[in-house]
Amino acid sequence: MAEETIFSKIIRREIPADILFQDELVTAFRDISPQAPTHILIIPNHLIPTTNDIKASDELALGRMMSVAAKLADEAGIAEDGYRLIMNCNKHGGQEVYHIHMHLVGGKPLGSMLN
Ligand code: D5M
Repeated sequence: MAEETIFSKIIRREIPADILFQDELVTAFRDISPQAPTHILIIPNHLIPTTNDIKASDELALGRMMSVAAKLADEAGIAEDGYRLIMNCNKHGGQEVYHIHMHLVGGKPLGSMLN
């Protein structure tokens, strides 16, 4: 059984976060340490520790994460200029929180690096 992270507490609203969207499948909130003018995290409401743990039964939540990213990018006014969606996995990927999350980053040119 994987251990909960701070993100489960955010989902349950037990600790403060700037939540922009929540439904039965996913939650989106502003990153506490923004790397760009728009930096939002989109997460499944159920715990999946890493992208290695994604199962076919997670596909609905994963798909919702993508459509919510598109909606929030539009609302943030960064859709036309563009943005980056990033999911880090394990040590080499630079993952710090072991509850999968999609970074929605934009609002400035992000350069040519993938990270
Ligand atoms: O990214 C983990 C991200 O999670 C990192 O950008 C900071 C963010 N973070 C950590 N704690 C919080 C809270 N409490 N609120 C909002 N954002 C948070 P990773 O891809 O794992 O390196």
